[in-house]
This record gives sequence, structure tokens and C-alpha cells, in this order.
Amino acid sequence: MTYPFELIPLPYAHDALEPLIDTRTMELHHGAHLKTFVDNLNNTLAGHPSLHGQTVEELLLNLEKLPQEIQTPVRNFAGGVYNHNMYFAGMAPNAAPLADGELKVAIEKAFGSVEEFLAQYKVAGLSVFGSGWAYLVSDADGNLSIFKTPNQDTPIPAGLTLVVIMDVWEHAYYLLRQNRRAEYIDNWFKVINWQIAETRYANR
Ligand code: MN3
Repeated sequence: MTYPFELIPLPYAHDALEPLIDTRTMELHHGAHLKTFVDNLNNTLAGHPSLHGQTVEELLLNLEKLPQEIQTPVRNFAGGVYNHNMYFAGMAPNAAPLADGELKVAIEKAFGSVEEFLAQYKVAGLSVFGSGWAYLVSDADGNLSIFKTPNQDTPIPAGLTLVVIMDVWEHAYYLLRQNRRAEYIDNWFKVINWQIAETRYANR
């Protein structure tokens, strides 16, 4: 997908994650917050036709090669599009637990167990100060680690493959959970689409 970028429809209904993630939050998060990132990215690139063949991943990988005046907006808006597309695709209603396989073995190698990974991932999500993201990422050799970014930054410039991505901006949970980020994280763990995570890991 390249310019003009479009709002990718949710792969499930807005109310599909109830009661873990509420309908109104999903409507606003996808239809307003993500839509705004898509529109702002298109507006930023409109006057730069030489960049219209680049994907968001390519834009984010080559930020320092972009015209100086659009480096910050592309970092924020392309990052917002990338992170949110991965976030929404990475959730599923009635999500199944992580099955036995390559990713589970790698998680057990890195963290000891899936439960211990989730415990450390929760701590990481809680420790993001202000707005940002917490990820499970892989290097090219398949070694997993927990990664965090502020704002709409991504793991792409670090050369890491995103496997699981959790939005800890307040807009992801404030309507239902108010300031209780820990409660959001506990419930969000139940909507992780582990099949997508396995695919991302296999394609690293
Ligand atoms: Mn968000």
C-alpha cells in the first residue's frame, strides 16, 4: 500500500471485542484517531510525488533521506498509520491462546514461559511514560525482546520485526478504563491475535 493511503477496515466488527475493549473506543480509535493519521500522512506527501511509490515501512526506514521539512510529520503520521494498522490487525475476538510452535518456543527461550513474557510485557506497558507503545519484537535471527517507543515511533528504524504491539496511549482505554492502564493491559492480553503474531514472526 502506497500513497494515497486508505483507512484499512477493521477485520472484525467494532463491538467484536466487547466487553474487553468497548465499542465506542474502537469506533473512535479506528474511525477518528487512525483516520486522522491517514489523512495527515496523505496531506504531508501530497506535494512530494517522488515519494508516492513508498510504503509506510519504506518511509519510516528512510526518514533521514526525506526532505527535512517533512521528516517530523512523516515520522509521526506514517508511524501512526503503521503502528495502528498492526495493532488493529493484531487483535481478534475469541482469541485462541498461543499454540505450540516456533513462536512459543522462542518466547520460552527468551522469557521462560508465555506467562512470564506477559508479566514482563505488562510491566513494560505500564512503564511507558505518557503516550506510546510496547512491543514484542524479533531480530533477524529470531531472538525476541520487549521494546517500547514514545509517541508514534516504531521499531522499524531499529531493524526489528514487530510481532505483538500494544497501544498504551490513553485514547486506547480511557473511555472504559479511565486512568487504569493496568486493567486495560490485563484485558488486552485476552484479545491478542496469536496467529497473526506467529505469521509475523515466521516472516521476520
Ligand atoms: Mn492509538
